[in-house]
Amino acid sequence: MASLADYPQIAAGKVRQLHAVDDQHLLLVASDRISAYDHVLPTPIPDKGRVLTAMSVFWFELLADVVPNHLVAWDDERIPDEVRGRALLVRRLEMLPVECVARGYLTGSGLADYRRTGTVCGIELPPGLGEADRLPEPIFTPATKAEIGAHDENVSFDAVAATVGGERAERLRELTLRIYSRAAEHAAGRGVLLADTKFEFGATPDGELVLADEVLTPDSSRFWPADGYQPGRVQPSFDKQYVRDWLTSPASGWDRASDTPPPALPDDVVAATRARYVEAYERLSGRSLADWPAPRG
Ligand code: Q0Z
Repeated sequence: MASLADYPQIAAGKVRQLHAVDDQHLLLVASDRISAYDHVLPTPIPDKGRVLTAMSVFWFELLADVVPNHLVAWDDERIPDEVRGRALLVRRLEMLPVECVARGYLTGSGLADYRRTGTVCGIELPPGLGEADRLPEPIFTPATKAEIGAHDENVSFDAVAATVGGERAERLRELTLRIYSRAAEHAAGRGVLLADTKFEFGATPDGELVLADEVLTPDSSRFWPADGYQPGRVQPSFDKQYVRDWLTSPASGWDRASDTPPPALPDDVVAATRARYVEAYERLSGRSLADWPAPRG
């Protein structure tokens, strides 16, 4: 049986790690860590890593007729028991240095750019739009990956074309919007609005584009409960709202404008947040988390 120590770690994000398995394969490991307000919290959310991993697999399967993906295995002898259920064996690709974002609603950096310029990534939008408004149609708003700690920078389509070539940029835009539309339609039918989402693509040695990384998870997307959607105000997050509400309440004793690290979460906030992640997976996929692999006793 494989052990995680067999696989050298080659990259680490805030809440996940990447290990080399062999020259053709990587292991993408999701932890139970959660971030909020640009901090990684000291308290893990049990099963968060399994939920995000199971959700990515669900979407890869649903989208397989739209785009090829990097998934090779999620429950075989190459997956170490200690990360069973929260690790994916994936095909090692040449990653493209573009964050491919699709937005169906206006919020976050898209709204900030619109308020300053009337545009997002050079795309002119109608006047008068506000927080959480639905866009006339989904838009491709690429970004360049920032160093850890910084935020991605929105860039124009022409900047993407200058980086990867015009034909490949057009293909990235087309795939991003096609995947977003398919996923947003699926989610809406299950009471979830997919406000925006970020994809990463890689290329095979033949030059074929492949959907990689994690996809359509709460860490790569904004999911809003459709029930109670109210444009004009910041929407509650499907997964992190209990955490944000507690961290910004007097009970936490934390000032997010300060340089101090956030405090440990109380058990009830952890339990409610865990339940929201599980609910998101089960609602979106129609599958039960109990049927997803976990470490053996
Ligand atoms: C993904 C990332 C991190 C987790 C590189 N199939 C692939 N082939 C080659 N490279 C990647 C993939 Cl998915 C790849 N990332 C993002 C960074 C932890 C994922 F530190 N970076």
